[in-house]
Amino acid sequence: MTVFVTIVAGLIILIMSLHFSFPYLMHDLQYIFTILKIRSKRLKYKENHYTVLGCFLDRVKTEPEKTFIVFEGKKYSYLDADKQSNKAARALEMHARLKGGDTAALLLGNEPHFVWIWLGLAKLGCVSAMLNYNIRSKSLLHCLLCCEVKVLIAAAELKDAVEEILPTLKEQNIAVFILGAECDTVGVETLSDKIDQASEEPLSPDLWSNVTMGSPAIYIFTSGTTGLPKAALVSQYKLWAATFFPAVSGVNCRDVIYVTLPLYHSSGLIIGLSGAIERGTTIVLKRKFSASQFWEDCRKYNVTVMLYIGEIMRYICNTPKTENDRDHKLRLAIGNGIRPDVWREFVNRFGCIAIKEFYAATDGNMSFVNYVGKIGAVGRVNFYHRKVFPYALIKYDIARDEPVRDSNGLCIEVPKGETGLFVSKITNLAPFDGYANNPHQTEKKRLWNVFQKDDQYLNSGDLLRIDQDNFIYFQDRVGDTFRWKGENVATNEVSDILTMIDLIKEANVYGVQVPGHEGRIGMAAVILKEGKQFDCSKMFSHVATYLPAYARPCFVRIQNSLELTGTFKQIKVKLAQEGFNPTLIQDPLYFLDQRQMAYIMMTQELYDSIVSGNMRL
Ligand SMILES: *[C@@H]1O[C@H](CO)[C@@H](O)[C@H](O)[C@H]1NC(C)=O
Ligand SMILES: *[C@@H]1O[C@H](CO)[C@@H](O)[C@H](O)[C@H]1NC(C)=O
Ligand SMILES: CC(=O)N[C@H]1CO[C@H](CO)[C@@H](O)[C@@H]1O
Repeated sequence: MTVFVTIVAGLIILIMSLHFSFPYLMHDLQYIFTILKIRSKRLKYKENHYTVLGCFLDRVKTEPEKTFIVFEGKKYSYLDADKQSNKAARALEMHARLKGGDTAALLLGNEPHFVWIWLGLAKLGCVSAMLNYNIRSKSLLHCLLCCEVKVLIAAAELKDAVEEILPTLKEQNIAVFILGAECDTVGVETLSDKIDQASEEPLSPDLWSNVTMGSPAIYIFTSGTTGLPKAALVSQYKLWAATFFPAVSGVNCRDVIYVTLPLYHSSGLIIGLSGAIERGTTIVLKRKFSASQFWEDCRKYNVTVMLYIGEIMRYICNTPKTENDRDHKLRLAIGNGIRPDVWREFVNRFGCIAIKEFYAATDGNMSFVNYVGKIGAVGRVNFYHRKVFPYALIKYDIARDEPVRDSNGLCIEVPKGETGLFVSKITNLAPFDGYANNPHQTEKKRLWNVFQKDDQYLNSGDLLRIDQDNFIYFQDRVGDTFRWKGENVATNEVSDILTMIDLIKEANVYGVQVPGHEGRIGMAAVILKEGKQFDCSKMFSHVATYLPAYARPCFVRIQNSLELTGTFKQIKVKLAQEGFNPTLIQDPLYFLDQRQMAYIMMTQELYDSIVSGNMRL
């Protein structure tokens, strides 16, 4: 008896002391257990070449009547989706003559047809290139050409964007379809009528029998650190890896997932749509995010899980307080980029909602998730991860825009608590698929000789910090990309567009911080051409024509010369630190005024109202 009591008491003391010295031990073990479970599933899928399409077809078999998508009040079951995608596949097979291995590009907003066409293409053994529907002209063309697209399928309302590049598309033999029933443009075919007429009978599995885990599944475009968007290749294997994210985060088949993020992004497409298929859940699909409709929708559709990017959570917190703020079933929010203050406010106001903040990149090979719910962190170091997927934070020289190297030419790991560049080892388990037709950019992402001669790491371009308790925090993006409103803005791409206008000789684009705002907003330092004046309305209409709203420089600073580094890189850090305060900057400064549809002269009054948050950006 006494022996028993002693053992029990000893065990209790052991557990208590473990709990105090390792307060997150249970969380860590639970997480590792989930990961191991999923890993064995993934390996089984890998061996059998079981793709996300295969998983979808199994859902159709086991729960045909289950609601898959709710869109604008209409419900579509898994069986409906199957039939609709059969029709889309048949129409594309017959009229676009697509066959296994071909790539088709989707230039579509969030709507059920996006899903039917994506699944339909998979049923033909084809690859989908997911275009950002905000991009135009040169960038759009570049995206289509770099992944050797055979067919472009565009929404009817994007016809103008397509017509602008039509001559080149024809030269390149790219067939163009508009998702509408009528179109009088020569060289553009309609698709909706053809889908309507096609049979809904299942297609032969032979059509996708060549697809293996190594086959490309989709292309997702990322704004690179230089120049035009890059097509990140997502293989079937990698698609699975990210598709398990909702499973890791605790989503189950009874959940209803609210998806407002664009389906051309990995979050909306892979974590939302593909993740829903893996879990067998229902998704409520929205064309766009609307803060005012958010809770109403959540109540109407019994939403239990939402996907977010940082700004979305802030917009929800900015809605007026109501008495029924806690009247909803939302229990889980999965996303990326929520600020600590917004996080606190969100849970204080709307109740106990678990927030699973994660860190991942479409073109990366490593991801973290903050499974403990520690406010502000993007993830947590644990021994399993470190062992299987080696990574490190290394010293980085921001001004020179390169890692610091020691006398042997190797990189230096930063101590805990310090910010460093996140690099992850490229291995068979964590491969780097690279970018389509872009060996130069693919090579640029690789970092050699990091800790040993000839080793190979992936340069994330992100600065992270790990604290004493092993939580990982996102700090910033290095180099030439900044984030605004949840979108990456490639500064060189914006510069290219700015210098297309006849009054600008050179442009240096960078992001500046504005108090109370997540990320950085675009600013450009420009040199005017000899004898040219800054034309406020012409400049406005130029950027409004060629750039999506989030990428338009909000501030323009006119300089006489642009400072360069020794390696002829533009100096951005200093300019970004100088910001847009007219009392500190002697150069002429302009502000992009949406209401006046022009750039206007920056004044102290304007500056004050922007900084105080009275002027909305
Ligand atoms: C599968 O690959 C073989 C060999 O490359 C090819 O002959 C065949 O046409 C492909 N089948 C499909 C459906 O793409
Ligand atoms: C939401 O849940 C309630 C109560 O469980 C149920 O009565 C209602 O039908 C559900 N609504 C939808 C759209 O599923
Ligand atoms: C972000 C991402 O895709 N990370 C993946 C890197 O590769 C490993 C192994 O394939 C995956 O487990 C990660 O999810």
